[in-house]
Amino acid sequence: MVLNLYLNLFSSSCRSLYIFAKLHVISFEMIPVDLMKAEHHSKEFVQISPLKKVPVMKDEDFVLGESVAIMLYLCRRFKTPDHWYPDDAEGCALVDEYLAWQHLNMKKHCKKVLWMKMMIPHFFKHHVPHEKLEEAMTELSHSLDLLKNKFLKDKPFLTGDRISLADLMALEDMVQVGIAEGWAELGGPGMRAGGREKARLSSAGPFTTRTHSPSLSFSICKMLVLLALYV
Ligand SMILES: N[C@@H](CCC(=O)N[C@@H](CS)C(=O)NCC(=O)O)C(=O)O
Repeated sequence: MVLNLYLNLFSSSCRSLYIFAKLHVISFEMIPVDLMKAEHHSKEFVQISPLKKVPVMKDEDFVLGESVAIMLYLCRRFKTPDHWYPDDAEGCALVDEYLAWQHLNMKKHCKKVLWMKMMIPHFFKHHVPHEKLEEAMTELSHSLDLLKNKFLKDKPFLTGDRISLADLMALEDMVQVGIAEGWAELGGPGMRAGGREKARLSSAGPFTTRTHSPSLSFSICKMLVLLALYV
């Protein structure tokens, strides 16, 4: 039986999934999808997933898109430890709450900053107006405030005393901001919250570093060191 994961490790959702699968020693084959070469629009890929997005999972004949759906599937299919996605109604609902919220908040705003600070100016060579960037940073700051004051509060993890899928998703979204910001600019209350989250994910440590290294190597290593300093 082969479980295929179609991923691009530059995507935060793909990295969360990759780390989660590696952490639980789930046997899978990673099929890299080069978004810059529009491989997700190729005939072969669209036949597998008409959504034309990564990540995609294929477990025998069962194909699934959407990062959250895939993570929840892996939790159930491989019976991963309960704390990742608790069985009890409240614990599970808290993880669901974060996973539903993050799409249009943390993930969206982190991604926007990545595009405006890095992808558009450096890869596509277009100027991003200062006001647009300011607007994106304000949105991100609002999301980070909510992450800290509504979700994290004084708990060790976003949804309780133990790490859950919510933390893994949040971590990788914050990594996108770190990449965009550049290590020299890291600072402020939002990123301190990020640093705390990062440190608390120590159980995922070796996999996070390895996941980041192929595409992000140097900047990520520096960023992780700096994040650790904010704890
Ligand atoms: N809601 C989807 C979003 C997937 C998504 O937007 N993936 C991006 C990479 S982060 C992608 O494939 N982008 C290619 C495109 O939109 O053309 C999920 O969580 O899986």
